[in-house]
Amino acid sequence: SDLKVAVLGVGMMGSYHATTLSSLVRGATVTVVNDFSAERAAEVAAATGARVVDDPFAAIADPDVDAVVIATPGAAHEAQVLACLDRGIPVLCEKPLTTSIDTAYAVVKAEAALGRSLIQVGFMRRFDAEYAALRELIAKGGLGDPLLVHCTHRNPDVPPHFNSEMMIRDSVVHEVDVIRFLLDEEITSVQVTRGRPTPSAPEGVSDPMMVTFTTEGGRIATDEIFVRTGVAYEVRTEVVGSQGSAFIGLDQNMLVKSTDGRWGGSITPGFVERFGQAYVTELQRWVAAATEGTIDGPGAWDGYAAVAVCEAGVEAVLTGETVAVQMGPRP
Ligand code: ISE
Repeated sequence: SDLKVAVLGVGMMGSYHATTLSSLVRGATVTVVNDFSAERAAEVAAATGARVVDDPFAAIADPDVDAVVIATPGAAHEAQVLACLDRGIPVLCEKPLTTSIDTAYAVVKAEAALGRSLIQVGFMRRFDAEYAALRELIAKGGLGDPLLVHCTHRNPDVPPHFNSEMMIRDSVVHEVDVIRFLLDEEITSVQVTRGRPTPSAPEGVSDPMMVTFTTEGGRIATDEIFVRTGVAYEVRTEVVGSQGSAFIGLDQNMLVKSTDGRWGGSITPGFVERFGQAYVTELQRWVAAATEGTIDGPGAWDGYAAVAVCEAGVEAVLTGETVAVQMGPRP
């Protein structure tokens, strides 16, 4: 029988997950939805056939729930993830795992004490076919020694409150996970250069910025973060190794040549067009694993590492210094 899933927080991401689970993913039924807004919860419940439970902890404890998707605001994650651990059920938590290094480490330790992998963090790029292929290529030595990773992360626009700190915590966090995923090692320092802002950036917000990371193995990674391009959703990565380089993020866009001797094509307008399939794969694999009482993807340690690197990144934005990443030992 189907895995019974509760979705906590049905804003943009949570409702997307709820709809994907109930329409495109095999083996799952969304039985319970919960949201801060009763009206919003009722809408998504009606669309997915789920029941509304007003309290998130009651939703986690509901007998009709085998596994949980958390898409509430970041500040709510810690207590909700811990409640899932207490009940011993698998949870897919959207980034960030928690909002501080200490609480994220406490979650890692709580899961380790339990001796089971129950927490998956929603870094869905790992499920994108191109990122997965790029990791494979690197792992089998196809580029020799990978020396550099260059990332580009552009959004067409964001709301006015999206400041430089959010550009690190909400946007660059994806490249933080991608870099760790591709190189299979930890990031050790972060430096941020705040460039001349685009005219549409609010006062005091540096958009674009250039982020430079170094890793345990002395490798360098860069990320151009530019969230108000006015153009499209452009996410690209190039890895340069001692024996070649590989580039992803353009191929999937159709290249059109026309009879007037011109070429052109479309650029993915949003995250759904760019990463929609990755979300479906992420959820499909999570449902299969959760049915067996486990996870299949980035775990609590990856969530903790991302929090630690972003914390250093925010300090780097504010101070202009190169900031060392502080991480405790892996339990
Ligand atoms: C957002 O939170 C995301 O996860 C998107 O993938 C990213 O492109 C965007 O910049 C973030 O705000």
